[in-house]
Amino acid sequence: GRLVVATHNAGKLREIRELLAPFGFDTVSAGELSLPEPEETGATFEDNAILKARAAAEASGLPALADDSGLAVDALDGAPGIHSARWAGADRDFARAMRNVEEELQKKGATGPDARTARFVAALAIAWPDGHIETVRGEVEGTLVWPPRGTQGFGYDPMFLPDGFDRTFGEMSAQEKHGGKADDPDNPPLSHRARAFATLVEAHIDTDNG
Ligand code: ITT
Repeated sequence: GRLVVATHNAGKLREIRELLAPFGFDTVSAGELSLPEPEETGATFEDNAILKARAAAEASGLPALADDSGLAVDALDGAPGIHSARWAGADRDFARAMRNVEEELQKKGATGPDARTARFVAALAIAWPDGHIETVRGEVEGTLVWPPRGTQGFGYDPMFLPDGFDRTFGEMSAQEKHGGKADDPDNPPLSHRARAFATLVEAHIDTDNG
């Protein structure tokens, strides 16, 4: 069926379309439909994902999938967290956002890897036009490197080194960042977004029947 991907973030949209590709949805983005961007007034990733999914479902009359995500840094008590996009300013300058994170870490004296732990979090919400809502969450643990490394991905990817890997998300191809399948112990889903999708799929799609 037809599904609205309720995001105005090009990097996210690309990843969500890749993660949805096996399931044969016909997707249209909020940008392509010129849907308004609701104000993200929620206190949690889930609240904001629901706000965005609901607004898109109501405006379009179609089921809508939204992703609210961000980087939570332990030494900064979870900041930038739900404010991750805002730290990049109105012009979405993520070189600056990463510099801000690094400056805050320096202020805390967070130099060794143990003091620089962080996780990416993604909450996905699907809203149906009848008001039904569902949410899932995915997370990936890692440490923050400085200077940033790599030019792939988007946002804070170049400073995020996922646990167990020696390359940042910025140094990984999209396929590597997504990781593999939930039933493959050698290569399970990796990114927060891929893990959230895996949970969604486990709950709703009988993968044995393709
Ligand atoms: P929409 O609300 O339109 O979807 P947004 O960019 O405003 O777009 P968020 O409010 O969810 O989205 O902000 C999440 C920010 O967190 C995003 O702008 C990135 O900077 C960062 N982020 C989320 N997922 C990321 C990822 O996989 N890699 C790097 N940074 C990520």
